[in-house]
Amino acid sequence: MMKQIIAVVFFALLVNSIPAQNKQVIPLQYGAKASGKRTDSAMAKWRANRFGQFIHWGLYAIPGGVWKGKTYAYAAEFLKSSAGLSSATWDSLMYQFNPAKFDAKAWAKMDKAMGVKYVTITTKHHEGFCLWPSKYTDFTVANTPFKRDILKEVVDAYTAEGINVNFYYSVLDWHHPDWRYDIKNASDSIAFARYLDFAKNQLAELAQRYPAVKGFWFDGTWDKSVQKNGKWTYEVEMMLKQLIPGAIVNSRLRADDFGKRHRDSNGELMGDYESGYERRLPSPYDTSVLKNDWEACMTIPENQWGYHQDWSLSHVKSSNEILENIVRTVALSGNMLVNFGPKGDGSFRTEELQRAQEIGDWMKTNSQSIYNCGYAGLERQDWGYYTKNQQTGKVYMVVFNVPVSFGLTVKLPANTMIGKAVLLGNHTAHMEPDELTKNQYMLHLPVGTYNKPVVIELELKPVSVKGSNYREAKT
Ligand code: 1KN
Repeated sequence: MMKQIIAVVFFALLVNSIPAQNKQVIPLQYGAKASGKRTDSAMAKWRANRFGQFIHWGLYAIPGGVWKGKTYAYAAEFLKSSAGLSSATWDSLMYQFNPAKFDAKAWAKMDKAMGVKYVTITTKHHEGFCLWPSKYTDFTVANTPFKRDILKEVVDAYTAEGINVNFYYSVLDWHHPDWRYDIKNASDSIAFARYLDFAKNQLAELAQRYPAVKGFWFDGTWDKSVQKNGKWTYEVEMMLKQLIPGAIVNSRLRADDFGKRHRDSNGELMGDYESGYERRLPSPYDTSVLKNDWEACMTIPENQWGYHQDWSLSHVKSSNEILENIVRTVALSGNMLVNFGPKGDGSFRTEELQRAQEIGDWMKTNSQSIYNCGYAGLERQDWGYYTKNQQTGKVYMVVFNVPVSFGLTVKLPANTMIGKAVLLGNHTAHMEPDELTKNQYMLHLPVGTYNKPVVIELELKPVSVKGSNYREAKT
């Protein structure tokens, strides 16, 4: 018995000690195309942008989570399912779709002022309703009283403001008769093949009608039916990249030959960036996320993407909380999409307008700590997050927790010192760091009341030959 245990332990140790490069690579036809991050300019731009806006807009914006006087607390874009409504009932909302206040130019101006560099808009959510006049279905904006091509107006207005546009597309479709959750028999298989053709046609149509679009954000891909069609997900990614050179596609689209999602059977990320951080973020210490590009998306209330009339049902994040989510993400080299859900009339609710305004005001002074920034590689401190501009090498201290002492500790790698420290928005005030010990400094914020995160820009430099002036006490 003992011998057997020893043999098992020995074997386990042996297996564990086999170096990673000797691991068997599983041959895949539909796995990841490459390892690590893309290095082309389209991806570099996406990465430098860092801050984007998600827009969820569809028929669900009309009832806004309320049906026949009853409020459903669950996500407004799921009302059809929460209230148990038939497709006939839900789909007839299209005859009420007439957003008189929709003004793509005004949206783009508001977003420009908020400081977003890109927007990702729902072209078709789970309900199946299309915000463009698709030739593959009648369930589109063209057949509503509004008639106008919303996507075209959005793409044109945002592109004119220098804001990149990406398309969200739900593969899951509650309207299309050929959608299947799983493939259980030959008739499912025939129907779903038709559905996949339909979806692929729509995606080609989107790419061809709106060639200015920069990327595609897939959702509703978790069902077995899609998992069993890794080939289709691979082909769609390739098709979009052929139609739009440099197109950027999220990992959520993809399944491999064995139905593995996001990461293939060899552990490599499929698509161009990891899109699994939805309404949650990695631990601020989790540097494992650095190996791929990634993007998080966040709602302002707890869990509402589409417009919901009643935001009193959950905590609503303040602009400071949203900023903290953005900065936490950038500090780990990720992008952040903050979600907005316009009303059925095409206007934004006041809570969203206010947050857009407040975030924009902060960005005016402090956006240097966001755009082009990523992981700084410094030991985290309790006051907040470091980010680092990947081009200039400048480091930003984004302070969310001001200590009662107003003193902020900075620990630097060996042979590095603070060359210059400037409080953003107050450029005349160079800060004089105290040296606590070798490579450890204390910066002193002006005594005062802080109700927004403050940012200190650091220029680091190598310790000169003379060394820093720190003297240890004789003890
Ligand atoms: C818990 O299951 C879901 C299913 C769909 C959670 C969220 C979602 C959709 N993904 C977000 C990006 C929204 O579009 C939401 O409706």
